[in-house]
Amino acid sequence: MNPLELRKQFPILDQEVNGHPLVYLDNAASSQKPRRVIDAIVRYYEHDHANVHRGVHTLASRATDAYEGAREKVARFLNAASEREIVFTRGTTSALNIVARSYARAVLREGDEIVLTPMEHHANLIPWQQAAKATGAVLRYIPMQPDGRILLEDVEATLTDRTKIVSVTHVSNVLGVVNPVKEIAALAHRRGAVMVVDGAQSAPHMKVDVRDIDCDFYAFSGHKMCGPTGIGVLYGKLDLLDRMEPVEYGGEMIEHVDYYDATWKESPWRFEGGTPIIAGAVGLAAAIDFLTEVGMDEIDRHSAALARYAYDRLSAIEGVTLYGPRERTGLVTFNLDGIHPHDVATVLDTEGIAIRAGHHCCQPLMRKLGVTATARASFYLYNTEEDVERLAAALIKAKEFFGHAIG
Ligand code: C6P
Repeated sequence: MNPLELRKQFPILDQEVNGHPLVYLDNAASSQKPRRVIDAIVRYYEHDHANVHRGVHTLASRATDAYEGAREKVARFLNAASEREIVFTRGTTSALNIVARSYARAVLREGDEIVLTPMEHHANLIPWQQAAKATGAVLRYIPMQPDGRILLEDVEATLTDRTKIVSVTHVSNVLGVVNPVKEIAALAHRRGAVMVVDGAQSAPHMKVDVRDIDCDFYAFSGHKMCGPTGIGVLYGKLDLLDRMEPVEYGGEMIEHVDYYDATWKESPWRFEGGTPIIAGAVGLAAAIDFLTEVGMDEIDRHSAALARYAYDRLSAIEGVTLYGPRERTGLVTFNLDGIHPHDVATVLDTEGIAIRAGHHCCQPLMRKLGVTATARASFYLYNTEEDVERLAAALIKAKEFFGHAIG
């Protein structure tokens, strides 16, 4: 895998920002798109677009084939048992909301427990808070080590016979830590609970095998893995999906309707009311082809190595505090002593370097780390050690700019 060669396939990366070649280090928020993904979407609109499932004309069947073909591709990408286990959604957020609204509200009773970690993104936290409020269930948190790791003995000690749902992020968007979701799933199942995995930050970087993990639900977003915005996936085991109520009602998702009642299609179509995100699915399929050709294992090695390289490089700069363990993937989250992360990000932008600053939709975790915000640099397959060097040099410049000693 050659990141510099891959970078050439991303038109947006070939530009200067504020007089410097762009270094894009905000991939955990959203990755850039290779030419072939952009082309696939354009080609679809130029040649094949129509509404799906309804029409008998040629374009309608081409669009339907493209949409349902994308579903098969996602099923293979995740090693799902069937394409009927793949629900297209707007992204991770809407996928997790489907589980929390449909599955959780049907099974939870007063006093039942939903178990999370302290590092969850708001998308894997607020839907559960709402489900708990609606049902009388309670939220419980697996303790986290000071460096952000989750220990299996702590998982085991947190789960009880009242635990009905365990929902954990596979990779933290703040700490970069990879959680042992397969082992946590086994512990959850031993208690009779279902295992939900927030895969927003893992699907872009590593081979995900939902049958090996043995999770019951897995959610991810297309836009973080070279695909377009507005498309994501909820994987669910078929026996669970088929027992779940839809969360949106309307066209497309019905089997039979009369004036006073209606019945639903089987999964996944019962969860895809209205005209679906057809071009988004086409773009996601092209992104999966691209990532698969590059090789998910290669991407995994690259993302982990680059994150560790950045961790070591930034650790060597005086006044930098890093969050999370050295063993990580995809990103580094940090602060510069005495400088607000928004100011750090602003100075870096003048150097053509794009990073994110803020609470990263993890306000409770920020409070646990004793900060209100952090800076974050996040990497993908087109980033290099040279990009990390540019980041380190710009951070030293930021320190100078704000009048601190050079580390
Ligand atoms: N995190 C970040 O900059 P959506 O917005 O639905 O595509 O993904 C939500 C989401 C869920 N879980 C995790 C672990 C995530 O990282 C994200 C998105 C972005 O960190 C935007 S806040």
